[in-house]
Amino acid sequence: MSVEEKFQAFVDAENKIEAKDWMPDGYRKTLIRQIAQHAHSEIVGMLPEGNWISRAPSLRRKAILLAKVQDEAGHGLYLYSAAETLGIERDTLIEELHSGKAKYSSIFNYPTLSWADIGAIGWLVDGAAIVNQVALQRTSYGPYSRAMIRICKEESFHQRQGYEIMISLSKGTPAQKQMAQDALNRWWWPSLMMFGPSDRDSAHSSQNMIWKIKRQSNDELRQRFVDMSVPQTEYLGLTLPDPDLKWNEERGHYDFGEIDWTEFNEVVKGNGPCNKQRIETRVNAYENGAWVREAAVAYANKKANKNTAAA
Ligand code: BYC
Repeated sequence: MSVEEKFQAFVDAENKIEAKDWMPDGYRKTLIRQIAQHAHSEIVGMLPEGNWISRAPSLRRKAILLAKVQDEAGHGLYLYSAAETLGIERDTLIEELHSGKAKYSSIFNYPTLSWADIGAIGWLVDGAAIVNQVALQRTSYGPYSRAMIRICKEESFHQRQGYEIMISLSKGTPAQKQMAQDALNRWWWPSLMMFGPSDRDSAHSSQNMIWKIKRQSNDELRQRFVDMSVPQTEYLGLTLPDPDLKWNEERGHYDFGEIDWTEFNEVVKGNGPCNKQRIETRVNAYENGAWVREAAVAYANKKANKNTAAA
């Protein structure tokens, strides 16, 4: 049995690959790509919501949103650490994000125009992320899988806080209900795009399913999300912005309209409504935080020198 065949048999038996195990170059490469994209998404994902911390409608809402945005930073840290186990430096990953070489989720290139957007993001964006990440808990790479287990626990709280905002607004005044509907109209289609291109166009899916990095295809996960979201929308008394949405008895799933793939491709290429602003904000935050990193490194070095001198 070749080393590749042994690797595949090990994965097929549902074992986890660990950092020091042998792995094909392609496996390592695609994991670095996906985990880095995921880490960047968490960090860039702090921006649209961070925008509303100072404008949250009450102290309670402010405290909850602050905690949620901090959680996203924590998710980024777990994921950068998981990527580092594959032999890449965090500085390289950050550099690739800042230069535009590395991708992050398309969803974070849309603006948050009203408070209802914070509800819609928690409900739909975190909801879509959970559907994707629950599947990734069983991914074949151990450090990524373990990061997903922790992250999913926190995402469930995020999803509930978003849905609770949507409940309050949709059961509120007509103007509040209209705000909730408007946010749903703007976030629905971009949320479906989070799952990536359709299976026929997904470049990495087939190999990544064989390696069990991905456990379900983009379209399967998207369908699950649609099926889940319809009754949640009905409970809110809102309407999904899709005239083609209808229950298909034969398939046992909802049929839904065609995604605007031109819009998706444009956003992924960097031409979405907020791409430039998001990267500029990240770069500024990184540059303004340089002194904190330098101080932390100086402190760690001083401590290490003291310990060496004492030994
Ligand atoms: N946006 O062959 P495919 C969160 C790219 S954040 C941008 O199907 P793959 C949260 C893809 O990278 C949660 N790019 O790829 C945080 C590939 O490009 P390259 C974020 C996309 O990897 C704050 C190309 O298109 N979640 O929870 O097999 C607040 C072809 O695609 C997108 C993750 O990152 C996209 N939507 O499958 C609230 C999950 N979709 O690299 C919430 C982890 C595709 O060949 N990632 N591309 O140039 C994944 O599960 C997979 O990477 C994807 C794509 C399903 C996204």
